[in-house]
Amino acid sequence: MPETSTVPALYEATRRSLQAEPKELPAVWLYDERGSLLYEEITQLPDYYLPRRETEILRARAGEIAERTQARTLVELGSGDARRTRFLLDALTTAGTLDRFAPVDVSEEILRESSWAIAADYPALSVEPIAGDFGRDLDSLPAEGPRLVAFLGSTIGNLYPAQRADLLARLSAELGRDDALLLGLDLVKDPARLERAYDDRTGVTQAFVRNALTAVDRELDAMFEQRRFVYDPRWDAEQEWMDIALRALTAHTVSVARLDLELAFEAGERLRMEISAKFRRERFEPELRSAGLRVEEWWTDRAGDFALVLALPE
Ligand code: AVJ
Repeated sequence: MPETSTVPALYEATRRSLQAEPKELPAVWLYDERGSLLYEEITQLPDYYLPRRETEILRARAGEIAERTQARTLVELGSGDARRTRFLLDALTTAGTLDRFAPVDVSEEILRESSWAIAADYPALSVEPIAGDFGRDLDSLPAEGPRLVAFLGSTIGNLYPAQRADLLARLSAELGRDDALLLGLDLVKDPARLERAYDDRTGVTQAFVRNALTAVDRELDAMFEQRRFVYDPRWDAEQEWMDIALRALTAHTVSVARLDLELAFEAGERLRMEISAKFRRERFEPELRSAGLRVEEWWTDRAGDFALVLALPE
């Protein structure tokens, strides 16, 4: 799974999350090789509108982004299959400024594959993959500016507000005068549409979420049993995030051998697997400002479902 140096930290984070109230698993467990492949399947689902909306904006704005940023280095946090990154790579290659691409991802397998594919398609580009958790490994980013740091797909929505503030502050500290940040944000919308996006009929999303239990059983020698849990995604109207969990059907205990843990679940108790926060400009712009960043552009798709934000150091 993740890079060796991050393993003890992940184990500790997992212990803390499992002992928290409500119980929780760090979202990184969703993105082992199988999880990353299942997520790619999710991006093809008709009800999972996010990638198509983001693509619409990227298609329309990539040229402008290239012109504004003049980026020589493109860093992508949580790059996955890097499919939508190609709009940026194309535009920056056409503009003639880009010479380096540094994708950062926790899944080494996906990182290796996508790096190969991009190196093959962009022979003039130096591709420098970084295996690791974008939340931790910001100090090893390439230094050659101007840099454009892209964080697409609304992946930032997986973080809690405090973690998000921390990441934005660290990004802001890392960015120089000539650098820029490009964020993909899913916007608050009709809860019925959100619920459909996170509970598709084909069951791919459920399989994706359940795969994290399989990963924990394998890596931490845990004894989670799938049949004892049901998939339970909910819109939290107060926090404005999708709260994606597995709910225990009956009271039972689960051992997690490598963490030396015995977990007691009550009947109906939820194990939160991830949150997926949804954004509003009026709330997010002040968050950026507190981190020392300002909104240079806030683009949305025609339907107003998704935003692509170009932010600059203040
Ligand atoms: C990869 C974090 C953007 O929150 O929409 C998709 C993950 N989970 N379906 C999201 C996810 C269930 C996804 N992100």
